[in-house]
Amino acid sequence: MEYSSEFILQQIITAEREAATLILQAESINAETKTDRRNVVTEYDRRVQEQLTAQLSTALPEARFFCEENMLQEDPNAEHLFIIDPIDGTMNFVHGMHMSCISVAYASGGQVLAGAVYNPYADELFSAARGKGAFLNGKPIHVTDAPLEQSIVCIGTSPYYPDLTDLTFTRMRFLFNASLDIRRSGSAALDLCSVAAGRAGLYLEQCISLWDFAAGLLLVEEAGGIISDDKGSPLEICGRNTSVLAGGPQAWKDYFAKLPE
Ligand code: LIP
Repeated sequence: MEYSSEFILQQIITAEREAATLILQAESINAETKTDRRNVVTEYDRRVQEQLTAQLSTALPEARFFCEENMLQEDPNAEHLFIIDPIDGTMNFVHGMHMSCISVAYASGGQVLAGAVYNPYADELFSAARGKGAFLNGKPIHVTDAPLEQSIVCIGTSPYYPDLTDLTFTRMRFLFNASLDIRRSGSAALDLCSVAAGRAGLYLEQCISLWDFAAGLLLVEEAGGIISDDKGSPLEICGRNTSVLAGGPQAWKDYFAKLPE
């Protein structure tokens, strides 16, 4: 069955806003370790994901899911696929830092067609349908066309991958010197929203998962930005982890022009 991207986007937005009450009302949050002390999950990650998948399955019965929790990772090339990070910025959530969001994208045949990222603490909902522009709480947003030297840069530290720490901090030093300043929010999805809204000129992280970036990818593209891996190659909706570099056109080009050999 065919669905318009606008219909699907509205289902995502409704589901995110309803599930966000679980985050805002959370009490006594207990972190459980997944792969190591930095990669944690809470009952709220699971409950938000369960609520989102149930609600979106009702709207699109044939939908498949690729999610961060509970090993619910179906075919990334499915005709109807929801890609879900129920709480992006889980470590912030555990520590009460109020920099977390719900990120949901819809893809068909490996192309993202709709996506929304909701930060319930700020009541900021970023949304996009392919070819229809990007919005923050219903108002159009656009990336900045500032050069890198006049931009704030968001950096992710890929804390689950310590073998990338040296490279991460080498790039961080380069970007600190090449830009106005750097920021580390703890949420890849919110960093991509900052780029889409023109708040940050660039975002770089060496290794994140599909659910971290799928919605942000569309937001950046629909806001007039460029998103790739850190070598400039297009990102694939394939389920493999990847580096991500996203920015306004000038800052994105400046990255490669100024990057030391
Ligand atoms: C997090 C990302 C963050 C990255 C962390 C983690 P989670 O997502 O948003 O940018 O540095 O390693 O992947 O695990 O909180 O959903």
